[in-house]
Amino acid sequence: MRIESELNDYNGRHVKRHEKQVSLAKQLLELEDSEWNKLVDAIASFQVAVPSWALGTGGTRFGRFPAGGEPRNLEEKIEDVGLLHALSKATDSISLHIPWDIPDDVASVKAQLAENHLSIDAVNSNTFQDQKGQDFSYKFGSLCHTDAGVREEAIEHNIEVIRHGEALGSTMLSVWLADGSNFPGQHNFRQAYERTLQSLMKIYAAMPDNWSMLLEYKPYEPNFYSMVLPDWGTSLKMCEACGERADVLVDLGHHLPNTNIEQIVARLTHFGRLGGFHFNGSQYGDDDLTTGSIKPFQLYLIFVELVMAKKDKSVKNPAVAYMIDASHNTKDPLVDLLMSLEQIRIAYAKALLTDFNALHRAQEENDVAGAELILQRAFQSDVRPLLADARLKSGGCVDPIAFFNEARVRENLVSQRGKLSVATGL
Ligand SMILES: [Mn+2]
Repeated sequence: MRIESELNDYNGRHVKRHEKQVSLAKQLLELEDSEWNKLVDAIASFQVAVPSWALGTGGTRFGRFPAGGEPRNLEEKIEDVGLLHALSKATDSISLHIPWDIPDDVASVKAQLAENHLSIDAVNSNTFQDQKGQDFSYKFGSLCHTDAGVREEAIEHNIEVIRHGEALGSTMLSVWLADGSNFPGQHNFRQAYERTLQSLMKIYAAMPDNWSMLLEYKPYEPNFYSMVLPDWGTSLKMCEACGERADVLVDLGHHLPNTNIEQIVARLTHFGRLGGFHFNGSQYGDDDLTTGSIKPFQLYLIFVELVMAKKDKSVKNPAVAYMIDASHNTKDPLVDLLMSLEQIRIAYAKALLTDFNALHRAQEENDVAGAELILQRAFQSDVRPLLADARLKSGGCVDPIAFFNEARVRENLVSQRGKLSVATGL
C-alpha cells in the first residue's frame, strides 16, 4: 500500500499545531534545543520488533472475532509491519514463528523486507502444538518429555527454526516452552528439569557462532500445576549451563500478579543475562493487553532500570531485544500495535528524562520521599511532543492512529484481502 503522498499531506496539515506543542513542551520540560534534539535522537533510534502472530486477532478459548483484512501469508504480514513502521518509525523488524511463517521463496522475502526497511528479529520455535504429519505428540511436553523420541523431534524442530532464521538473516532463537504438569505427581520435577536442560544444550550447540538464544519463562498456563520453566531463576540457571550466548527473556505478562518485574530486570542486568523483552499489558496474568494500558508506572520503572544500567559502566550489557507480544481480541490489531509502540516509547522517554544523579544522591542519603519525587517528576511529564518530533524527523507520521483512521487503512485492507481472511498464528 503506497501511502507516502497521503502521509506528507497529512503531516503538512498538522505541522503547525505540532510545532506549537514542541515549543510549549520545551518550556514545560525546561529543555534547551540541544537537549531536546538529543532526546529526540535517542527516542527515534529506539526500535521494537513486531511478531508475525500479532497482526491478526488472537481470540480466546471462547471465540475469535476476525478484524477483517487480516494478513493471509508471510508477504502480507511483512506488508503490515512495513505500514506500521512507515507510520511510527518505531518498528524496524519482524519476529517470525515457525512453522507458521516458513518462507516459500527466501530471496523474494528478503527483497520485500528491504523494500519495507525491515529486518528479521528473533525466530520462534513452536512445540506447544502438534503439527500435521508429526511423528510424536507434545501433549505431555516437548524438551522435557520422558520419551527420547519426542525430545529429539522437538530438538530437530528448533534446529530447523535456526536454519530458516539463518537463511533470512536472523541471529536469535527465542524459546518458550509450554512444558509442565497439570496435577501433583505427574512430573518428577528434577528429572523434567534435567531432560529439558540436556535438550536445550543440544539446540544451543546447533546455533551458529553469532547467534544467541533467548529463554522465556512463564509461571502457569497452559499447564496449571507446574511449569518446567516457571521463573527467571530457573531460566537464568539454564542459560548459564547452556553458555554465554543464552540469555533470559522477560515477558511482562509471565508473572504472578503484583510481581516486582523492575527488580527482576535489575537482577538480570546485574548478572549480565538480560536478553530481551516481550512487551504487553496485564491485569491478572498472561492477558496480552496493550502495553502500558494497565500499569504504565511499572513500565516506566522497568525503563528506569534499563536506562540506569546503560549509564553504569560496571554493567555488562548484552544487546537487549525488544518485542511486542500481545493478542488483540477487541481492538484493531494494527491500532493496538501502534498504541503499544507509543506507550513503550513514552516510558523510555520518561526514563531518559529522569534525573539519575539526583536519584543516586537521594538513595545514598536515604531520602525516601526525595527519591520517589524524582521518579514522579519524570513520570508525570508529558513527553508526547518529543515522540511526535522523533517520528516526524524520521519521516513517519505526526499522529499515526489518527492517520490510520482518516486514510481508512482497515477498510482498504478488507477490500483487498476480504472480510474473513484469518491470519495464521495464535
Ligand atoms: Mn512472550
